Parts: sequence; C-alpha cells; structure tokens
Amino acid sequence: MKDVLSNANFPQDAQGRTYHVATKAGQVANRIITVGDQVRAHRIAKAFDGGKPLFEFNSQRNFLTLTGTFKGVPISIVAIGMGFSVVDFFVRECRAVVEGEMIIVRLGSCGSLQPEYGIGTVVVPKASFGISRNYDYFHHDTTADERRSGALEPYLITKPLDADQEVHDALLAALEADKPKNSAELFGGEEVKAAGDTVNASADSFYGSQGRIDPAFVDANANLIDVIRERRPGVATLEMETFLLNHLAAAANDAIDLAQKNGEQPVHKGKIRTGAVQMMCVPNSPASNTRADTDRSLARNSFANRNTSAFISPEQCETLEHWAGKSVLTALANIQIPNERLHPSGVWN
Ligand code: R1P
Ligand code: URA
Repeated sequence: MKDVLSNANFPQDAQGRTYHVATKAGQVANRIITVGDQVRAHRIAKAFDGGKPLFEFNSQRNFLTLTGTFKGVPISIVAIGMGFSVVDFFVRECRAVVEGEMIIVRLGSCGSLQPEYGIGTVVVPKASFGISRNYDYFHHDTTADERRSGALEPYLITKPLDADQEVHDALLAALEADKPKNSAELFGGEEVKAAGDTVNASADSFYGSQGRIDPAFVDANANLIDVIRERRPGVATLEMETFLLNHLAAAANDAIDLAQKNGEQPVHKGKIRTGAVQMMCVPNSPASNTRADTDRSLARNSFANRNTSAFISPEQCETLEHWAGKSVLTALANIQIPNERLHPSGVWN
C-alpha cells in the first residue's frame, strides 16, 4: 500500500517522499545530472563506481532516480521526460529532499541553429532564453488589428539567463579532455568537437515554438526562427528544458538572498548552480531554416526527406552520449562542495 500524503501545498508522505519524483532525503545527491530519457540515464549509470547505481527508483509518474558514486563522489542521475513542466516537478521536489548546495546539469539532445555546429558537436551553453506560445494571440477574441499591430505577438521570447560559470568551465574542460578517438569515420569525415560559450533557446514545444511548420495547426510561426535570430543574435541550439532549469535556480537563489536580507532563516541554506551539455542531433532541422529556406524546401517537397535523413544515427548518438555522459560525471565530481554545504547523509537507500 502507498504511504498517505499530507500537506496540499507541498505533498509529501510520512517519510518525506515527494508526490511525483517520489524520493526522500538520503536518496538524491547534491550533484545531479538530469536527462530526458531513461535509456540514457541507465547508460550513463554504467560509469558509476562498480558499474551500477546504489539506489534506483522509478516513480509512478516516470521520474527515474539513479544514485551512485563516481570516483567516490555521490551523484544522482534523474530522468524526467520532456518540457518545462517536468523540470518544475524535478527541481522543486529534489530541492525539497536535498540539504545544502546543489549542482544540476542538464544533458540532452538539441537542434542546431548554426551551420558550424553539425552532428558530432557537443555544446556547453553559457546562457539560455525561453520561447513560449502566447496563447492569447491565438484566442478567437483577439482582433486582427491586435495581431497586425504587434500588440500581441504569437511567441514570447524571454531575456537570457546565465549558467554558472564554474560549472560551464568544468563541463567544457572535461569534454575537451576526453574526446573520443578516431571519430571521423562515424561522423562523415569530421572528428567530434566540443564548443563552449554558446547561447541556447528552450522552447515550450518541439513543434510550433521551434518554428516547425505543421499545416494541421495554426501556429503563426513561419518567420519565428528569423525573429529569434534577430532578437538573440548568435543563438546556437534549440531544446526544451535548460532555460527553465536556469530560471528555477535563480528563483531558489533569490529566495535565499531575500530571506537573508529580511533577517530570516532561508528554507534551504545552499544555492543551486546549473549547467548544460547539449548534443546536436538535428543539424539542419526545419527549425534552423529561414522562412525562405522553408519555402524552398516545401517547394521542392523535400521537407520529409530532411526529417528522415538529417537526424543523428543510433551509433552516433551512443558515441556522443557516452562521451558527454562521462564528461558530465567527471565535471561534477571535480567541482568542490565544502563538507558543511553537503547533504548530511552518505547512505543512498
Ligand atoms: C525533444 O525531442 C526532446 O529532446 C531534447 C529536448 O530538450 C526534448 O526534451 O532533449 P532530450 O534528448 O534530453 O530529451
Ligand atoms: N530537441 C529539440 O527540442 N529540438 C530539436 O530540434 C532536436 C532535439
């Protein structure tokens, strides 16, 4: 039988397990890698000391937590699925069960918005901004004038939020130090490469808000990629979680600063530091095209070809995942967290 939950404001069971991720204190480490899919989580966990996690739990809501040690340092890998809302569940519920400082690194796939970053490139963003569908733009009460005048735009583009500089640098250094050898054969003649200091965009959909054209829906996104590039020059990657991770870390850190300013005890003493590693899996996705490219592509009827042929192959994906996964573990293990800022429990059960 399941434990009874209490506290409608932040539901937890009698042992402190949270509602959706369903872990309790002692099961999640201060250093976390978060990934989208469970297969990736299990693959990375093979690099834990002893080749496997010490703690493993898949919640009814499909949040998978694997906690183990890497070179003796406790690290959790949490697979959360896709999109902004799961990041919210994950960050808040893990924060609730971990005392002290947290370092959270998102490791995921992405689409490329820069021709020089093709399949085989792994990037470490220095900042991320959000792109969300503006629902009111699409509401039937919205007038054509409101749409034409720009009073309402179909997509909301946020200001960028920075990753933690030390985390960024540690991730890039670990990737550079452990590059796979002789990768050119598998990657069309070019060796894999790591690139730092890039800018990421996280969208609230894989489709409309990433500029993918879908005639089955009104998305008003034909020029979205042009608009994004104009407003955020240099944007390199598109995925769906990193911005929210940076945003929630900032919100948690602001809560600590605010409590201290007011002379109160913060709920959590340690701050949250974030970083991301993104593996290019769609080098010339429809989303990376300008409107003119999309029109040309549709005219040539090559849209479907691009969707099928431009994706990363399973072998390429596994190579990048192995490299990136090991590098994130190494970077997390290398970043020092003083003992007094670590979760008191060393027992992962
Ligand atoms: C979309 O296919 C998913 O892939 C990317 C996006 O952020 C989104 O979650 O990340 P993952 O490969 O980690 O799932
Ligand atoms: N993930 C995304 O969100 N977009 C892409 O184009 C590829 C992976």
